Amino acid sequence: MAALEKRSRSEWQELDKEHHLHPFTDHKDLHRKKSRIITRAEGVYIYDADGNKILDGMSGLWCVNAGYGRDEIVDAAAAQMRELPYYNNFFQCAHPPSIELANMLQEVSQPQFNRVFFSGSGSESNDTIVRMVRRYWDLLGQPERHTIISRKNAYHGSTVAAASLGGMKPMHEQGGLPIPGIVHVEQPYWFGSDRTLPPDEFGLAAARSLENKIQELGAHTVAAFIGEPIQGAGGVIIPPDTYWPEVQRICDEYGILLISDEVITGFGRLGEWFGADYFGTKPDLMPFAKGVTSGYLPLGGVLVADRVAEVLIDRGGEFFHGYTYSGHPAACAVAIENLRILKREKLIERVKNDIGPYLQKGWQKLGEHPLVGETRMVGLMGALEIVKDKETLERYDEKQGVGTICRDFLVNNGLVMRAVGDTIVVAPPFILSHEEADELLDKAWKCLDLTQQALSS
Ligand code: PXG
Repeated sequence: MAALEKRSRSEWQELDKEHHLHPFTDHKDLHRKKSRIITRAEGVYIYDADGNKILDGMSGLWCVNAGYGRDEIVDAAAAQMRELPYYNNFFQCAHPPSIELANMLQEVSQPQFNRVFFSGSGSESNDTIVRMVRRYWDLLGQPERHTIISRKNAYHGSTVAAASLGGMKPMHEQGGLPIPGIVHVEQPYWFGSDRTLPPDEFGLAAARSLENKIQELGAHTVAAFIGEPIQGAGGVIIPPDTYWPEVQRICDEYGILLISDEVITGFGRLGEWFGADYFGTKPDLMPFAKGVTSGYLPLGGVLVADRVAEVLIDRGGEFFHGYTYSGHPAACAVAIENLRILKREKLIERVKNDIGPYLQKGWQKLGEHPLVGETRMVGLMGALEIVKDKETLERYDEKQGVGTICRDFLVNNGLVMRAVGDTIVVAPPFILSHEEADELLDKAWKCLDLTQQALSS
């Protein structure tokens, strides 16, 4: 095995500081505090270079759904790399792992999905989406159907097209985004609204901001609508029950494509194979990544419904699009083994009927804490809102960084959860045991206490 240099934690931190530019990071701040060096992981725990054991309540970055330390996945990658470490799917070639995985993916997805286009990540998948959607309407002789409608505070990735689809203002401000032909409508974030409407009416109103935008632009110019079934990076925003059926009605009525971004919600996070299954939508395209391999190797793709695939194939000619690593053999072999684990160990059923409901119940109890204004969770994807006033639900001033204060207490007490402003989000691996769920909940309560003490001192 190719061993790495044996270094101390501080040597790694120094080298990291000197040579490594991190994603989504304020480097001045990082260099002051120094990186936490994670050296190994097992089950639901990660370990840092000081030997601290930390419960990973975020499954890495919403991806290590089958948990760490899976020898079956490692063996699948090694075996594939020995047999065929790389070959491409360009120029009329294919290889068994990409073919087998494509077949498995159509089996676990809704019946309209019979084909998949592979990429290397969620961002690449959404770049593919932009090009494929526009190509589809071009081939149908409607090139003016060019605009893709997304939502404020959506996250669809970090490449130019994916960040444009996303609705993150600070991202748009860096580099002149969004690119032309992408517009954003309201998100279904009831807690973040003025809460004058009851949730059901609010959900309808948020969906109708899509309809209003279609009418404003002219339906003949609108290609597609994209949304995460539950917004992840935006703060685990679970839409009211009225929202997705109304979005589906609008897409059907105006004939526009519905894209369900399943990068986080795909492969069981909500207790169903896909978020679209949970909410009962019938998408035309589903970008995915993350959970398809449980993060063991990078892989993404787009599930393509017959409506789109048949146009691309029958009327198509060549679609000038693809990546060197579209359907990388080792990544596909890892995905196949990961999907087998999900099935063999019934992990999606476990999220739906066992650990999901168990964690949800305890999570709801965190709502009794004086700092918590709301808790919410579907499957194993949840959030709680830190508030200044439990009665009026008034939030703290953003500048106080209360979410970050709480997040730092959490990590220092052995639990990773993410702070999105003052929203604390959680998405643990599907193998989380009841005891580990209790540990997560106990630590969360304790750190809310510590945050409250820090605020009052
Ligand atoms: N779509 C969705 C819904 C995502 O959540 C992407 C696309 C892009 O995937 P890649 O593989 O290109 O990163 C994502 C990624 C966070 C966080 O802090 C979330 C993501 C990535 C990094 C950080 O919540 N989501």
